[in-house]
Amino acid sequence: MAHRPGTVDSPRGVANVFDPLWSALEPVGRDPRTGGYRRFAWTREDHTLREWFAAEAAARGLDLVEDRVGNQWAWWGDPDAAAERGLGGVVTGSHLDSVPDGGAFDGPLGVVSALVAIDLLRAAAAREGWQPARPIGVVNFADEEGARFGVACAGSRLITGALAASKALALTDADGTSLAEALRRAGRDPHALGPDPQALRRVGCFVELHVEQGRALADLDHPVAVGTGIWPHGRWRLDFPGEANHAGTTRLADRHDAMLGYAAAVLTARAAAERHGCLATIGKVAVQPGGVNAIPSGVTGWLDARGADEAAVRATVDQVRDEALRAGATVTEESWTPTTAFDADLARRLRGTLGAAGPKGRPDGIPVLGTGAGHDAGILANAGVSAAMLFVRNPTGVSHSPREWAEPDDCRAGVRALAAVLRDLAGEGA
Ligand code: HGY
Ligand code: MN
Ligand code: MN
Repeated sequence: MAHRPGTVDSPRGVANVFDPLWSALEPVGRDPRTGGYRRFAWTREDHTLREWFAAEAAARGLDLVEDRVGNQWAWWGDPDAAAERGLGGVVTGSHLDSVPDGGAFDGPLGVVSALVAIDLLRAAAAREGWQPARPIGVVNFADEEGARFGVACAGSRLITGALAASKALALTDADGTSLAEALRRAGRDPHALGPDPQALRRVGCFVELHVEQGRALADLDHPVAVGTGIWPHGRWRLDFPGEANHAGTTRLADRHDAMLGYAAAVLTARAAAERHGCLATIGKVAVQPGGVNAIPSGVTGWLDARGADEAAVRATVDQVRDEALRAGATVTEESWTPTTAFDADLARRLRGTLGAAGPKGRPDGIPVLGTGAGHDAGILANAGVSAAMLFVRNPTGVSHSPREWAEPDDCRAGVRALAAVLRDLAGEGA
C-alpha cells in the first residue's frame, strides 16, 4: 500500500514520509542470515520493487513512463510539452537493484529521497503557491549494478547507446538465462531494447543522490557533499582453460589445472594495482565442474579495475592480461567507463544553493567529492546530459556490504538538500 504523501510538513517533517517508504523496501530481497540484499534485474524482487515505485508515483499523482529498456520515469508536469518549449525536465532518482549481499542504501537512498523531496516541494507549492517552471522527474534506472548479467549501469548505457542492444540481449546469468529471455519472462519485449533519444530529450539535467561509498564525509564531519566526477573504471572477463581429471590419481606433471592461471592472475592484479596506484579486484569466480575432487576444466574470473588516472588503470589491466594470456586464458573487456566529469556549472549551482543552506559556520560551505564508484549519473554525463551528484555521509565508509549505513538525520539532511536543489533548478525561469 503506497504511503499517503503530504504529511511531510508535519512536526516530524521528512521522517514522517521517509520512514514508511524505507520500511516498505526493507524486507524486499533481504537475506535474513546476513542482512544483505539480493535484488537482481528482472527477478521477482525486481518486480516487487518496480511495483512499489509505480504505486508511490501514482500516490503522488506523478505520470509514470517506462522507456525502451525498462527504466521507470515518474513525472510532475509534462516533459514533452516542456521539451517543445526548449525546457528540459529536472530529474533525480537512482536505482533499486543491488549487488549480491549488498547494503540497503546503495541506490534506494536516492530513489526514496527523490520521492520525499517531491513531497517537500508539493507541500511548498500548497503552502506558498510555488509552481515549478520545469517538469520534475524521478527515475528508477534498471540494472545499475549489473549483478545478474555482468554489465553495470545497463539501463542507462542502453538508452544512451553506450551498450548495444544486441550485446545486452546475449548476456547470460549464472544459470545461462539470457537477458532476452529474462525480459520476456518479465513481460517485456526484448526487441524493443535500444537507444531511447525521446527519454533523454526529456532530461534537462539529472541530479543523483547516493550514499557515499567511502569515509570522506565522516572525516570531514559533514552530512552531504556535491559530486565532481567518477574515476575511469571497467570490467574484464578472464577465461582460464584446463583439463578435468581426478584429484587423487592425476600426477602433478600430467595436470592442466585452470585454477593455477587464475590464482596467478589474482595475485598479479593486486601487485599491478599497488605498482600503478590503482584499485583492482577479482571478486567473482566461476569454476567448472566445481568438484572438490576434480581438477578444474575451466575457471572464469572477473576483473574490476579503477583509478584516478586512465593510463594507470590501463597499465594495471595490461599487466593482468599478460599474466592471464601466459596461462592460455582469453580476456574480454565487458565494460569501460572513461574519466567522468560532472557538469561543472551544475555542480557549482548545487554548491551555491547548498553552501548557503549548509551548516552554519562552515566557511568552505558544502564539500565536493570525486568517487571511484560508477553511477548512472556518470553514464548520462558521458552522453552529454547535464548531470551531477549529491553524496550522503556513510559513517562506516563500507558499501556493497550489509555494513553500509547512513544515519537517519543525515538521510533527512540529504532529502532537504535534494529538495533545495530541485526547487532552484526547476524554479521560475530556471
Ligand atoms: O560498480 C560500481 O561502482 C557501481 O556500484 N555499479
Ligand atoms: Mn553499487
Ligand atoms: Mn549505486
